[in-house]
Amino acid sequence: MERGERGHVLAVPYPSQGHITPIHQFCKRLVSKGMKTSLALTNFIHSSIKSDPSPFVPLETISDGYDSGGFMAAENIHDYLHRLRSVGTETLAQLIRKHQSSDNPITCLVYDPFLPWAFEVGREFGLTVAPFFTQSCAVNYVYYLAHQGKLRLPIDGLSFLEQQDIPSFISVPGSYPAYFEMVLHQFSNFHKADFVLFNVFQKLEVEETELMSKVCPVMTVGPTVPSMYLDRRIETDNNYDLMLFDMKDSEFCTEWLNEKPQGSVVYVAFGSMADLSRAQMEELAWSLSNFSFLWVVRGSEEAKLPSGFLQTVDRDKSLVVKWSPQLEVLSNRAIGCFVTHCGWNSTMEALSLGVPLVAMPQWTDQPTNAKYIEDVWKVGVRVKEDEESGIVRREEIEFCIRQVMEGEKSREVKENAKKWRDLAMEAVGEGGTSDVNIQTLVSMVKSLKQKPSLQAS
Ligand code: UDP
Ligand code: 7WV
Repeated sequence: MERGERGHVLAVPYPSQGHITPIHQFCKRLVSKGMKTSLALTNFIHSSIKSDPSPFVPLETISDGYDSGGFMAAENIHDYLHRLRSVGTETLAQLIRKHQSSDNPITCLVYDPFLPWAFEVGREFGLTVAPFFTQSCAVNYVYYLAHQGKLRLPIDGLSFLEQQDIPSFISVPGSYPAYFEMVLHQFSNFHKADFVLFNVFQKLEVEETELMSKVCPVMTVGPTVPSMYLDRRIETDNNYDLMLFDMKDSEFCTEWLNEKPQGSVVYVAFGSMADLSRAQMEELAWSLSNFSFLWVVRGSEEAKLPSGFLQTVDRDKSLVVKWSPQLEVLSNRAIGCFVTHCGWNSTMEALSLGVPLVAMPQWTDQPTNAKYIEDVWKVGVRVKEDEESGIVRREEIEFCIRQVMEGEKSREVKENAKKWRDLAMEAVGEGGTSDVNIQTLVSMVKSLKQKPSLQAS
């Protein structure tokens, strides 16, 4: 990677895997264009990293006030977010101040809009400030309207979104009030930012980016899938080298997949946070037993597997692991479909690697992503819940998997998946929309003079 000339970007993600990964990947893209870039993690996250981080993106630390336990050490979500804000504000300011005396002080703050207080810190120091949205433009437009008190269905321009498709914090009133407040607060100051970055690409969300552009200066910079899986221009960017989960028991996934026929394996994973009910785990388990599968069941979820299930899993046919090298898995030719919770990263990874989906959304932005997967991008099908219990029955899961693996529908979703992969490669490739936007950002940050500030003087 080239050496930085002038300017220094500090990026601050919300402390969860699904936010750290895309922002870290974005940092790598900035570095590849000669921009000095550092990544600030909380002390707890920093001490939890299970893999070698990229040598090209120096790590810095701030504090969420829970240095030894992180989120799990907090009493509740509200308390966590409250302390994250107060201790985060203070320690982020300290970090920026520490760098002021170096020969390349921080000039631009890229912050996760889940942390709108970071904007205020950046401004106090006279930095160029840009939120980096790690969720889709559609989701953020819905939250924006809700923040403005203007959300009514049908939404102008997005009239296909129905109640069950909008983010769960809105469609299930009263669920997770602290997170609901957090996602709305993203829009409390974003219009004052210098740039507004989105981990999407222009052709994926043409109307959505247009709607958003009417309210802020949108810059699409995604997908943040490693370069070696897409444009292949950055040789060192061949993996997500900042994982909070141990991969010790799953390094053999690729070896195992290499023995399997093309398109024969169902990959099942629900990201880093989803928490399925015992009843749902049971339905899923027995539906999968009809297939050859690779299922990620995190350590914290294991106890919910039906008793005796693991003993029935024949290692020649199927595998259960605690965490997987998901990019390697999705890009393996043996994978026939991906049963996903529709987290934004998992969704973008599947689109980028051309893998058909069975959408099984759980909460937050996932229902919206599931709607787009099925009806807008047409790269998969969404399971239907049993109306009474809210559980997705085993027959329904099996039916959906067969739809995308076999028959008429499968041809359509596979063709579309390939099309989106081509468009993702185009977006991040030389001269693509995301590539140009990243280059523009770098050029502007390099040429910007630091704004006058009280604390910097
Ligand atoms: N992931 C992984 N191995 C797994 C499960 C997930 O590497 O076994 C990665 C996945 O590739 C994605 C991230 O974890 O980059 C999960 O992010 P997503 O937005 O899909 O879901 P979240 O965890 O935020 O709910
Ligand atoms: C972490 C914590 C809370 C939320 C998310 C991640 C997300 O949906 O991205 Br609401």
